[in-house]
Amino acid sequence: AVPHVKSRCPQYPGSNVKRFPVPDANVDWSQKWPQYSPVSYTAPSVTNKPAWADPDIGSFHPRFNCVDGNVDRTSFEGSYNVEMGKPLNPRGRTGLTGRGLLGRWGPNHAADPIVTRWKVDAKGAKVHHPVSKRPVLQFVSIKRKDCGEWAIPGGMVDPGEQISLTLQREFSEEALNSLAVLPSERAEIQERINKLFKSPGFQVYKGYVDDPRNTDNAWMETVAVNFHDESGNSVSELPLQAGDDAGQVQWVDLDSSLALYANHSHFLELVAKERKAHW
Ligand code: RP5
Ligand code: MG
Ligand code: MG
Repeated sequence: AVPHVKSRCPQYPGSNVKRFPVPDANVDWSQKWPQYSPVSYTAPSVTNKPAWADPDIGSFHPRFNCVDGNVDRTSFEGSYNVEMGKPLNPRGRTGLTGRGLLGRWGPNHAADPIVTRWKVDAKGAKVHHPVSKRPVLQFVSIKRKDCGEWAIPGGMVDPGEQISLTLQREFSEEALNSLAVLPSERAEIQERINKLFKSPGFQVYKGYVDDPRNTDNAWMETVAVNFHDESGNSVSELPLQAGDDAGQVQWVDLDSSLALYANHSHFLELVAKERKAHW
């Protein structure tokens, strides 16, 4: 596998902390590297003990590689190692220990809803890309407030929450601003959303996310699922409105040149391949 890249971004997000530089050849833990001296960092938003974060290791003994009460501490990457009480990133070194901005020691589970439709012209005919000659797909993309990068409107799985609910809830919060919708309009919007999300969807990816918040002891994992509006008359007709941790929202054409958050463009590539769309 290609070594993680964003997980080694020089400056840790939302801070002035600089990661210890890790060259490609030294990412893997199996590579002996006595000179490795990562910086330790856990953000104040995490050490302040919010409900979504674990306590510090010491008096706290989570059951790693298990479903621990309501918190899923298993990894899609298989069993991960725990060294001196702390879980080790299965993809290797990041130049930073502690949890950074992540609440959980070990895997932090998220879900990514990839809502797509075909790009059409004024007459409703599918638009084909001039070079690849393939039809162009569009997906609902949000601009993250934390870093300003465009991304899939994903979010964390709440303890005990079904992934199918996380997918629908995060899409509603970030791309439809459901948290701010008037009760009078809620039912109508909910109905359309339910319709789109009740289809099983196409599971695009399940596993590690190369997220810039990752550390040696905490990392993102996701289940990315594609919900496709083939006819263009279900979710395509809903007014998009950014909400919660999204600053903007819009339909974006799928294309290999997209620069997106974490490794989200890889997930979209898989969707394009599956639907024989332009990439
Ligand atoms: C990424 O972070 C996941 O792929 C998902 O899109 C997102 C979840 O974190 P928040 O949006 O809740 O910050 O790693
Ligand atoms: Mg969210
Ligand atoms: Mg989010």
